[in-house]
Amino acid sequence: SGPSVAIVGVTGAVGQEFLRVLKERDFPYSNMKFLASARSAGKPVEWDGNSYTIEELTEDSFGGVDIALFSAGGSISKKFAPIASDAGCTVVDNSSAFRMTEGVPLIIPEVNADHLKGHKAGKGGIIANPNCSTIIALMAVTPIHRAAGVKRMVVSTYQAASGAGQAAMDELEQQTREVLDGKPPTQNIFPFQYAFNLFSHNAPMQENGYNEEEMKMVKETHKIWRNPDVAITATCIRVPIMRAHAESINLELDNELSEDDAESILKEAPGVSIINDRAANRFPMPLDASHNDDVYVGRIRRDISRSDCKGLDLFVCGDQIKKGAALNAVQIAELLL
Ligand code: 11C
Repeated sequence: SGPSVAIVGVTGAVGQEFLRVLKERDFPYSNMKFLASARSAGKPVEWDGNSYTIEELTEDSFGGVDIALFSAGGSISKKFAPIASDAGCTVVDNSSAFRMTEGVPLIIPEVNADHLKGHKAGKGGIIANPNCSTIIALMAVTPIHRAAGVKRMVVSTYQAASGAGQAAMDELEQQTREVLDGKPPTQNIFPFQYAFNLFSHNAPMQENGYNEEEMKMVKETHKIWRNPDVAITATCIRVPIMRAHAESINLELDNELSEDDAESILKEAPGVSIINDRAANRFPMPLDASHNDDVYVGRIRRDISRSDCKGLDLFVCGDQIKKGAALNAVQIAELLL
């Protein structure tokens, strides 16, 4: 027994990860339905010992469905999430479509599960999954914020291919082979060579000189912390890494916090693992985080540009597809049961 569940966008990188995470966590369900575009309808899916056929996503897809996990892009969410909600299906949406909509909770379960209020499976409503870079940063920074108050946050990201989807992961692999073979790299997704290179994040540029990815980190953090006064600036960069984002984070705190206290707080934080071995020069790497649930934190150190203990530096890595997307969404779904 359990809710009737639908996955929207099952053929994508996050859609496929939904399947693995639901199985890994033994998510209870009474019925499972896989939805995608007409192009993928009819394809078989083997999952949890059963054979399924992908169904075309239509306006009639959600009758009797209690929870839908959406990861099929913003325009699909914009059109179909309200239809699903009106049919009594509670939507957990991985796109950016509703994140900043008033009344739509934007949830990281370890950070602000209390913002879910009365939302329940089978009662309709939309809950938004934050952007991956925001989730990964706030998993590490929120425990520090609770202890010492974050006044200002400066983030630089090193973002993996997976954030731009399976096709970008394929492009990185193909280009790497081509460059090693002395061939010109094929460019389908990004307008630059990706293998053996890096570039400013591909999200659209805004008038203020920040790209959308950077502004998501600012706006989503303000909403998740319910604190628009925290000063945040970000620089987001795409690096030739397959599926885990890394972020360098500098914090200015309201109250003094020692390195040791910061490390102890992070050791206790749910969903956070520490890799912080100065003697061995061993700190988090994308490969530590890849395919794992936790966000890894290291380089925990006092900011020496200040004379007090109100500045802290961190380096974090988190799996973009897992905690940055599918795992966070499934954890939200668990809270709805
Ligand atoms: C990336 N975060 O890593 C982006 C992709 O708002 O869900 C996901 C965009 C979003 O490239």
